[in-house]
Amino acid sequence: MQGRLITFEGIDGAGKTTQLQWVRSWLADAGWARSLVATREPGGTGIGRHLRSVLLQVNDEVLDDRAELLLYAADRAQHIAQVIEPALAEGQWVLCDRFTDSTFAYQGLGRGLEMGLVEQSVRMATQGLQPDLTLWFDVDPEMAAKRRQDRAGGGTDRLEAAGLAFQKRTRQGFQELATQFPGRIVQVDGNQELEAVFVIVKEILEPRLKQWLSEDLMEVS
Ligand code: Z5A
Repeated sequence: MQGRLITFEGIDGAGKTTQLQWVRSWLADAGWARSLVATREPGGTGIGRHLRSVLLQVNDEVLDDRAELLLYAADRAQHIAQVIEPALAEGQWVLCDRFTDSTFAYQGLGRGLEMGLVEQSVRMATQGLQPDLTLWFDVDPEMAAKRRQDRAGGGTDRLEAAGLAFQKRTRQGFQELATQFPGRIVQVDGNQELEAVFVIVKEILEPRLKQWLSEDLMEVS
C-alpha cells in the first residue's frame, strides 16, 4: 500500500484547519480502511513546536526574512524525517495543515524573497517530496480577516499582523501556484458556509481516494 500526502493550504482564516479536522473524522468514520495521520506546519514535532513559537510570536526583535525562510525549512526537514516519511512508508494517508506551497506564497510572494532562494530552501527540506493532492481554500482576504477577528480568544500573531496587503499578495501566490500545478492543486471556494465547503471537499476527495485504493489493489494482485 502506498502512502499519500494531502496538504491543506490557504491564507490565514481560510478555514483549512477546520476542514482538515472534518476530513479526518469523515475518513475515520466512513471506514476508508486506511490509517491516518493529521499534522501541521510549522510545529508538527517537538522541535518544530519550539520553532513555531519563534516564528509566530510577536517580538521586540525583527526576524529577518531569510532567517524566517530557513526556520520554516528547518521545521519541515524535521517534520518530514520524524513524522511524514515514516507514515508514508507505512502506507498511511497524511493530512498536513500547510506545506511547501505556504513557503512559496508567504515567503516568496508575501515577503518578496527571491524565488530562487525559496526554491533552494524547499528543495533542501523536502528532498523532492511533493504532496499527492493539495486543497487550496481560496477566501477573500477581507472575509478571512473578519473570521480571525471573530474567532474566540483570537490574538494576532506575527504574520497576521503583517496586514491585508500581505494577505492579498499571499493569496496571489496561491493563485499562481494553482495555475502552475493544475493536476495537484485543487481550488476550493472557501467563502461559503462551513458545511457547503465540506461538501465540495468530499466531492474532490472521494474519486481520488477511490483511485488510490484501486491502484493499491492492482499493485497487490
Ligand atoms: N507559514 C509561512 O509563512 N510559511 C510556511 O512555509 C508555513 C507557514 C508552513 C501558521 O499559522 C503561519 O505560518 C501562517 C503562515 C505561516 N500565517 N499566519 N498567521 P497557524 O498555523 O497558526 O495559522 P493558520 O495556518 O493561518 O491557521 P488559521 O488562522 O487558524 O486559519 P485556518 O486554518 O485557515 O482557518 P480555521 O482555523 O479553520 O478557521 C478560522 C476561523 O474561521 C474559525 O473560527 C472557524 O470556525 C471560522 N471559519 C472557518 N471556515 C469558515 C466558513 N466557511 N464560514 C464561516 N466561518 C468559518
